Amino acid sequence: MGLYLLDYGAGNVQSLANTLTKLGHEFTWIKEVADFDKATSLIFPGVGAFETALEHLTTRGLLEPLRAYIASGRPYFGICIGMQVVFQSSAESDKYQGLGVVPLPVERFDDATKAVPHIGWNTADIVQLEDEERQLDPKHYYFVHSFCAKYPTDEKAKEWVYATTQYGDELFVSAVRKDNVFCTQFHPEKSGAAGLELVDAWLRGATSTSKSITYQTPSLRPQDGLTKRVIACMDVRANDAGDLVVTKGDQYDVREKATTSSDNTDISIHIAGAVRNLGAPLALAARYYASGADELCLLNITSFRQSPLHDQPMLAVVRAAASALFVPLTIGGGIKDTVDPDGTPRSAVEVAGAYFRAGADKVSIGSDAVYAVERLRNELGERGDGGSAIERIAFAYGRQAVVVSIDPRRAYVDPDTYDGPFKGEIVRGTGQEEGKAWWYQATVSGGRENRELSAVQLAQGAEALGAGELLLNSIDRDGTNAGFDLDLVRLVKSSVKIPVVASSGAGSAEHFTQVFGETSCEAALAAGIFHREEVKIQDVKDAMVKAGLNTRVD
Ligand code: 1PR
Repeated sequence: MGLYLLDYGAGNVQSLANTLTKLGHEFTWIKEVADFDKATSLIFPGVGAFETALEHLTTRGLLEPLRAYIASGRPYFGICIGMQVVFQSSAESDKYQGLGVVPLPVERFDDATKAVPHIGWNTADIVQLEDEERQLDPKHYYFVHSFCAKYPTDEKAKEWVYATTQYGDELFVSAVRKDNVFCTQFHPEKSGAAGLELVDAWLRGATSTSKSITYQTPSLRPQDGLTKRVIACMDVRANDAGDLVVTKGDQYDVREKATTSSDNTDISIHIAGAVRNLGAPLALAARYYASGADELCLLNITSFRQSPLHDQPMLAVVRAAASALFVPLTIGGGIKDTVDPDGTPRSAVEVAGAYFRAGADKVSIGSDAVYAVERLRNELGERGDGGSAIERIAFAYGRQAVVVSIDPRRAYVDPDTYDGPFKGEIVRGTGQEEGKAWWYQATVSGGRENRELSAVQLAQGAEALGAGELLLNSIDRDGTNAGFDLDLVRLVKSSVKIPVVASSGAGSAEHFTQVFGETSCEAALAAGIFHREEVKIQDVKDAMVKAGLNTRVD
């Protein structure tokens, strides 16, 4: 008896479990068909791809019991894929139909004028009003999906719509509510305090209603509510004493330089050649969550002798961060197929799966993405053959869970004489860089090796293979405080449809308003200025509000 959670076997469902624990609720996982009879309420926190979810539910014999559970009238809360399965069908799958509880299809967002997936914090406007005093809820919730149910014209379908959200010029159903069913397209378990409140309200029965409802008709606004995201990134590695620390380099060099100020008393962190130590990963992550970071990113920059599965301290950090910090968490470093020294093969999906089970929402792939795109271009043509880590992880967990991290370096050329393959991508410097020209070269192994591939080619190839987002670093700007490389961001952003996170070089709050004002990137990331507390996340948010940018401040 009691609250049960359905895990279809893929995706990060740990975050919802963490939310329930934080709220003080006990729960049991559905393990077998008989558990459905014991459940007095059920949450299905589905993450990933519709087809994979339906495939797992079908092969494990859980689909029909789920249908029967919902038909029984007991409370059901579906999240993301857990919402989409109760719809009629999804454009994501030819093979499987949904449960048909909500008489609407799930369709793909139109990417003609906006990035898809829809990733980030957007508002959910409640359209089922119980009394006239109730205002539309101005809070932001975290969304990550490429498919959605468009706001219906059919009156019967409209009765299901609890909240709508606008993305670009499309209005979609972001929550449904009728009888015993309540579902959200967004992730309350990743939506900070607003999300925790919503889950708590459902558990207390406060989201169900017996009152009469007024159905409001939503309308398109001149601008959607999607906010620009501010991301705090922690580059993590073991220092020479073997402790996991947050480090930070200048142009990817994370070791202390020989010159340090004479009044340094703490020689342990200022010895020339030592790995810079800017703090403990968990303590910094907690600080950034508390101060309003929209997302957190942990990049394990250790070079692995074995697969990251052996790196239990890193997995422990991810687990601890996910259990206390309710915003999206991206984990990167070493996500590729490997063979451990004892001969055990470790697939990239296995490594990613370990991070997802520990509580990560997205994994970030660096070097391996470069090799995959080179293979795509040199051997396969326009489409992948399903063999790359990007494709396999995207298939299992959804493309929104796969970030490709790009580490480009400027390759300077004489534009008058250069006749190489990257001619069409040459940027000419202006202002202080007048007279210089360059293209952006992809690198691997943390920038230690240049490849005959441009950042644009890498971005396009990663998108073609199924990446859901790009983390766009700049080795030239990393740690310089000189501002984001706007030319690079514009160039890459204009060559793909997926969201782009601008990274490297932030030195002030104004650098964020500049990159959001002068490029169309969806998010911006910084490391050094936040670690050293030169700029606080709140300062960045204040500057963004002042500049009139959509910003999450609740
Ligand atoms: O190749 O899949 O194992 O992934 C390795 C990952 O680690 C990649 O995402 C790569 O960018 C990252 N990485 C590898 N070596 C380093 C290094 O610093 N030596 N860090 C490294 C990259 C860049 C950003 C940084 C921003 C913002 N760090 O993460 O946080 O540049 O910094 P700033 O605001 O201080 O300027 P794989």
